[in-house]
Amino acid sequence: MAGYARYGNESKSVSRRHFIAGTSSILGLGALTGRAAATSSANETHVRALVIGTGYGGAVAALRLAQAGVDVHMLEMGMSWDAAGPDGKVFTKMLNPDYRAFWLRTRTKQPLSNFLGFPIDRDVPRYTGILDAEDFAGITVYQGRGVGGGSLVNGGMAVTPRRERFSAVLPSVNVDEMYDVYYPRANAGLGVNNVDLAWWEAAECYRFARVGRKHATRSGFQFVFVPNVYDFEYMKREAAGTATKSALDSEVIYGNNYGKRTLGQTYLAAALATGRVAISPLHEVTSVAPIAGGGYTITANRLDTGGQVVEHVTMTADKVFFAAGSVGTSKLLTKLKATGVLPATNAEIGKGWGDNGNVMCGRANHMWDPTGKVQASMPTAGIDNWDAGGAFAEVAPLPAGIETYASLYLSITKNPNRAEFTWNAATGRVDLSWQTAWKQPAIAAARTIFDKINAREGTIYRTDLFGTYKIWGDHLTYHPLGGAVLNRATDNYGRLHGYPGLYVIDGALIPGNTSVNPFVTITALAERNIEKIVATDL
Ligand code: FAE
Repeated sequence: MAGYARYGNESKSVSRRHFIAGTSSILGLGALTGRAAATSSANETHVRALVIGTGYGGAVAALRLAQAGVDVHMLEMGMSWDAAGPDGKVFTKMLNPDYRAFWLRTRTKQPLSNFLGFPIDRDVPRYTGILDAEDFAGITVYQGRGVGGGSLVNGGMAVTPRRERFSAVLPSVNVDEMYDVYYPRANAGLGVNNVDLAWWEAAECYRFARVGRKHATRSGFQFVFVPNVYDFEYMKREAAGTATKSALDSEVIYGNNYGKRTLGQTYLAAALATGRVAISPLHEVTSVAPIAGGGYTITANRLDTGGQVVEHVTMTADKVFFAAGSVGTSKLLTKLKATGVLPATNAEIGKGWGDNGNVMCGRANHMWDPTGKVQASMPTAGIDNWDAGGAFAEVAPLPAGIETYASLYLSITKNPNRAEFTWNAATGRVDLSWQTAWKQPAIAAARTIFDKINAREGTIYRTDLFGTYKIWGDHLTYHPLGGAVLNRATDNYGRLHGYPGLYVIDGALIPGNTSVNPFVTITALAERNIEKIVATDL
């Protein structure tokens, strides 16, 4: 097994202590959001703590605050995703996306826009769907929308960065505390598990990953297995034909109907079980303004499923946690600073944003290297060339339902470019200064792996997946990070400068890169920060 390793050993300490049993289907979320719906008429109420967004940072904050006896209200712009559609399922098919797939678009904008050179996007009705392809001038940022945030749409890769690389990610944070306490706590809370390697070696649905391993190791690269939040025991039953298929039915970026431990089944379920947390879906926060004498007024638009504003809602809170994701939090804070609502926040607001060095590519394999007609949509492995070439490449599935002879990769690279959010008074929108050309360092880093593999294997890059004759998927990111960076825009625990009681607790705190997929680090950092905040600020 020379050349391969397990990544993120910390996950060995995973326990299901915090995992809510028996909810590997969306029914768990149904129970959860049933309560949320009952409290959705939030107008004019006062709460001790208000959390904006229900992704990783928000879910951790809500759970730990509630456990400390604090009542929490969460406002989430997306839907609760607890009702079945016309096909009897909550989430639409990845290969046949319908109105549920995209956030307020009339045409899909799929990450892989083409296949065999042909465009595959299609018209859909405008709806508050689950995946937002948010366009800025130089980049499209993909994000999950709904109760559970990115956990609804992501690939579940639950990766703890290598300990020796952590200081480059978050230099002001104590490494030992993170690896001894908060990463294990995050992995336990998220229900992280490892694939059974003996099963993996023979599973038809991971043929693509074994081809990826063969090519990586023959070129001398380290091939590493990574944990995931998808329930691998459930996946085994899918493969055996005894459970309804989800990962083995190409479900992922528009939601998994079964098998995945989303936040709705882990942190948010535990938060709701305290009886102190309420969630209002379809509420988009537009302002957080200080009240003379203390506390904050929060303004939100209640949306219908067509995206129309049906009500303006105001609430007041003693403490407000910005957990709207890197882009959501940064946009809000940038606007509120520039428009004079939160003028005393510092000059770091909106800065330090990066794409985690994301770039995608495909390789065309020989006919004797099929990658399989049925591919599990959950990645289990990557190629680690971070130290030598600045790239960690996820061996990604291409679950097209047919044999493609293609290997697909999402590379996370050491791209040093950082962008800034600014308020555009003319358009009334927040712009992002990222330029497409800033992906060049990411492409160069990814090439340190794939040029070598192609040379060794006598293969070429696919040019039909991201356009016509286009090799690199350099127009997007799945991993937005930064914009309200820890120890710069905030203190070392996420407290915003200038406003006691305002906190940032999501991916906006991380300065642009985590060296691996980010949600475990976002969760662990939130665990660290909320522990301090509960101990000292409440
Ligand atoms: P996030 O999870 O995005 O939650 C923010 C929440 O706030 C969302 O629910 C928003 O709808 C909501 N929101 C935003 N603005 C407002 C507002 N104004 N008012 C009310 N609510 C608002 O933030 N990461 C991994 O580690 N492993 C993977 O395998 C992986 N795969 C991915 C695949 C895809 C297709 C995508 C899109 C992402 C993937 N990610 C993956 C990234 C991961 O999901 C992301 O880093 C986290 O979800 C970010 O967590 P936050 O808590 O920062």
